[in-house]
Amino acid sequence: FIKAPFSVSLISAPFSGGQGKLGTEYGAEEMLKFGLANQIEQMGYVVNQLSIEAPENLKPLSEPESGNIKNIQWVSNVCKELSSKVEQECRARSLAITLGGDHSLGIGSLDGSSKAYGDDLCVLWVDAHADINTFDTTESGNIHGCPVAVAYRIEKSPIFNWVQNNLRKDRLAYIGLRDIDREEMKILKDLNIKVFTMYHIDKYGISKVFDMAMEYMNPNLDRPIHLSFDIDCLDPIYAPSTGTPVRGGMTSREGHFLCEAISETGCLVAIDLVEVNPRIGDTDSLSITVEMGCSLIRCAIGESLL
Ligand code: 4U7
Ligand code: MN
Ligand code: MN
Ligand code: MN
Repeated sequence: FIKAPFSVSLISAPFSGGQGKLGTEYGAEEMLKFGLANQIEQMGYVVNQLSIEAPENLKPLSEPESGNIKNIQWVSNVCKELSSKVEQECRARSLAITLGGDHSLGIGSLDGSSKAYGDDLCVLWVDAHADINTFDTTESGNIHGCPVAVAYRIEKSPIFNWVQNNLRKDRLAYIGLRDIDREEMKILKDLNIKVFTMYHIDKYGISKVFDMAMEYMNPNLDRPIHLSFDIDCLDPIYAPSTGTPVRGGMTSREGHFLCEAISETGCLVAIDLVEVNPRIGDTDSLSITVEMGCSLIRCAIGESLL
């Protein structure tokens, strides 16, 4: 793949059907209200602003029988729509930024970027959670806890048959994990998936962890990278307005460093910034979280590099 000057596409995905708390659908709107598009333009980029088809219009008349899985057809429809938008922006050689929305959207964004870039694509999943439950192992029934399993065809539900990509499990690495379900642990081990938990960040430091992740999936820094950033990777002190906060997370600087280091590779082709829920907490929590999301995105596209 050719590293080239990029334009930036901000794709709003106001969707919260992958989990149970209302509010996540306003994450994108709040980041845009905070001035994200203008901030990115000020950095010298051409910014394309677009949105997926309104999720309300993609809601099926009825959901198929699916055990405890919530909104399965709705999530599928929304993710399919997002996939085509992300693929289109990537093919136009624009950096595709999905503004969520909950993390079930990762099914669509990863499918789109991988269809555009093929099996070279490397994925960094930065999160407190592994999001690799299958529809059999999930206890909550919330699909935002399952996107990695669906995108990588570990979960092969026919509802998601349109997910046909070349994502490779040996080009996936997690950073920041600290709340892994028992069944997820088994999947991670059985499939030999690369995981850097908070333990590794404490032990080696975030810089070394990033280098190890690159050494594993992208040793010559010549492959495209998709960053899927769940704001709950950060400690709730730095990102309080989110649906499933877990204490003991990354600091603001660790999050920013990670984004800066990815930017420095020149390989970044897509970002998801998800799980900002402006309806959780007071107005201070909201502005802390929204400003954090915008700041991380700016760093990932080079704000603090000289
Ligand atoms: B997020 C959980 F059980 N694993 O499956 C589940 F702990 O996208 C949490 O990372 C999922 O925010 C969190 O519901 C999903 C739970
Ligand atoms: Mn999470
Ligand atoms: Mn997540
Ligand atoms: Mn969460």
